[in-house]
Amino acid sequence: MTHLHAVPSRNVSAVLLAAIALTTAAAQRGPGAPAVVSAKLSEWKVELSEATIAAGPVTFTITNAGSIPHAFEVEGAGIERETEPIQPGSTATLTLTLKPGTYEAYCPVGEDSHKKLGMETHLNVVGPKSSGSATVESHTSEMDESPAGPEKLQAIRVTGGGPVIQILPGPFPFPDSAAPILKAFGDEREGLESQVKNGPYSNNVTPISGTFTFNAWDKGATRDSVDGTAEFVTQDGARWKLVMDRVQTKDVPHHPRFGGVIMGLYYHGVTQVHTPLVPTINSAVALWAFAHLYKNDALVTDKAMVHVMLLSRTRRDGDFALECWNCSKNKIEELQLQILPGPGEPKFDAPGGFLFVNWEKSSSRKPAS
Ligand SMILES: [Cu+2]
Repeated sequence: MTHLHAVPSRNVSAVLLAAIALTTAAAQRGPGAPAVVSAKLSEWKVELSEATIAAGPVTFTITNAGSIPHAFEVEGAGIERETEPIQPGSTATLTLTLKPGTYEAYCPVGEDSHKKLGMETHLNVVGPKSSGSATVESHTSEMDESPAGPEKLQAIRVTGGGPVIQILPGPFPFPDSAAPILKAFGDEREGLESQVKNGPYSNNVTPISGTFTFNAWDKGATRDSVDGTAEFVTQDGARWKLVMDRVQTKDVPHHPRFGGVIMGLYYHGVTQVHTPLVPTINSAVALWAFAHLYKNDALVTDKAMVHVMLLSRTRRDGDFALECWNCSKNKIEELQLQILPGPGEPKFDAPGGFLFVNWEKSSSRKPAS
């Protein structure tokens, strides 16, 4: 894509001067020594000390300033190189020789789930120009920083189908797999560990009946929305109705909300993104909402906390026990609806104080506009 002019040898020193003038990083290096760019990783961003560097050898010094393991990858102009995972508080280096072009610098952890969370930035690498003039260089960088295309609206319509099950409190079936992940959860660890023993991620399930349909819109970090209704009859014969009309947006450590709705996320389980008491999964859509909840036609709350995802199957046919710790390769057809009381509200009058219902063979499509 980028055309390099052949450079007559007599112009080499002028070219070098032009390249060195480009950036502080370049200015700091001696001839032949790699440029140094520092990269800071944290939840959920990648910060580079330089936005633009001259082509040639470059050493990235990478610090994980976050609270979970990350890694660093540089991709573009035909190269793709990454570090090993970097533990919180640790550093690593990556030395590359970069041609002119635009590169992505991102965290590759979790099959790009961290990248989707925002751990992504760009690095422009500019080539020497025979004229060496500032005009030429600024023209180049304008071209490299081409504006993003038109904002893409992602929308999905999900319909629950197949067997409907209610999940009742019980032990999590993969406690040893979750234990090392839970160590990283800080203040939240205690509550999660009590859910390992007796929580909503159990094999204690019962068949029920119900319907669930919603539309969700993922517009990025803000302006996401959701619109949908679920109706179901629980094991005890109670009729519940849930009406979702707005998203939750506030991030909690280890529990990012992605603005409310996110499509195509790989998370839970080993990823350290959201609870490891759900196996590692891929989701077509995940969302966090506030909802109106009714029981036998009486309003229970206007601010029920709801987490919904259409995900790769975690439960087997028949008894609907959790069948895998890594379920990310399974068919995406399980629709999970988890409902908790709003902040400060009493537990629901249901086993464990929560409502957790799955539609095991669900489907999605683009909604009619
Ligand atoms: Cu990361």
